[in-house]
Amino acid sequence: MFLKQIEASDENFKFEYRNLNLKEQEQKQDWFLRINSSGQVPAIEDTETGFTLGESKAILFYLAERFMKNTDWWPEDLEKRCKIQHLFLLSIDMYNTVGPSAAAKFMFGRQVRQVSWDQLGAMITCVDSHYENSWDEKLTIADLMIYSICALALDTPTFFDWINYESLIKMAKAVRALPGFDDVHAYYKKWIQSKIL
Ligand SMILES: N[C@@H](CCC(=O)N[C@@H](CS)C(=O)NCC(=O)O)C(=O)O
Repeated sequence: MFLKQIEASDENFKFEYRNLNLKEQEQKQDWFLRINSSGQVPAIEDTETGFTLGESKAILFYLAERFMKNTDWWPEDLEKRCKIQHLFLLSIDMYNTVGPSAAAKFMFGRQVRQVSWDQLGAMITCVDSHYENSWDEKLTIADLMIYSICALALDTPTFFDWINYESLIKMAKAVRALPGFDDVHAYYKKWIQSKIL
């Protein structure tokens, strides 16, 4: 998604996206381990410099620093950047609540304990209040991370009524309106729909 934004802002920027077949363990093949020795997606290779990197958050920081410096996505101002880092750290806490709840149910078909849903609910409330109190309606790289973590819970019929989380939904709508969103999410959308029906 962020690569699409960079592409839109810089006509010389080119990227090639490659899907790996995780079931076939393509992520453990030598060529990929040279890019990310952890053997996990996502990972990038900057063909101009030869630099390689794994870990979604580290990748976003790298791309922002290299290609989107001094934009709303990754501003110059130290305080604004620290606020972005704050949200990144919050996204890790959120990830840890989505894993045992929405991901367990929809990715692995497991029974989910009420306490896990409660923890996810508390986290969504916390993130929603962050957007209510501190969001200036300009998307940053941290919002993309929060969106991607919320997406599973947002797109599946959990017992949360998303209408109650107005501020978070406002941010999610802004992400969904980004140019290229539908293309990037087409594969995921198909997958998640097959899990729900
Ligand atoms: N903390 C990592 C997590 C990456 C991750 O869990 N990747 C999964 C797919 S979403 C993966 O590559 N699984 C295959 C494997 O571990 O072999 C990140 O944010 O990039």
